[in-house]
Amino acid sequence: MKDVYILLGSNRGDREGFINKAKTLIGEMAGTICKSSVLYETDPWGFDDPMPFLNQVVEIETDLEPEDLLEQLLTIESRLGRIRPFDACGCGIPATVALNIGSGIEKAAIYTGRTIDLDILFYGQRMVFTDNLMIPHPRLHERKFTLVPLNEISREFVHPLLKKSMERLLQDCTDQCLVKRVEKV
Ligand code: PH2
Ligand code: MG
Ligand code: MG
Repeated sequence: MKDVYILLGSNRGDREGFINKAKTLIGEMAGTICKSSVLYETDPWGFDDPMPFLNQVVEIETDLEPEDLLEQLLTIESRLGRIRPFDACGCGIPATVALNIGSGIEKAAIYTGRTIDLDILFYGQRMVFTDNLMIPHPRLHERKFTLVPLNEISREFVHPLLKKSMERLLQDCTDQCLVKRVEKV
């Protein structure tokens, strides 16, 4: 499958080192990287944290089905020392809590700092909506830290559900968080 996009993010420790190691492991375990955006330094979105993120988007070609791709990415995250809040304290507070709001149960994400986060943004035009995997990523169109690198490498790619190009989604996005291109010296 072509046109598979992955967001890499890190805001703890050697952020660039984690992202580079993750890219090497993606190449070995998940597929061939065809395109890569530059690195962006970005404000934490959706939570307060003193440490800015580094984010990058890569486009890969892969033989893996979406669920198998997710499994490989989770393996890479744990090999690079990602600890989820739930694991950190055994029976502690999970990173996603079920909230009883109005008539139904909704899930609310509680974001925390992380050494490495690997998210599948798109799997071509395919859509997947299961308990543990949502493709396209449900919040990508609200986030400049995702849309800016996507625009750098695939401005014309069309969101399979919203039917808008990355260029259009970025124009329509009202996110005010800072996204700054990291210039190499
Ligand atoms: N990831 C999140 C929540 N907030 N903010 C930035 N800037 N970059 C991220 O990768 C990020 C975030 C959830 O995974
Ligand atoms: Mg994420
Ligand atoms: Mg993630």
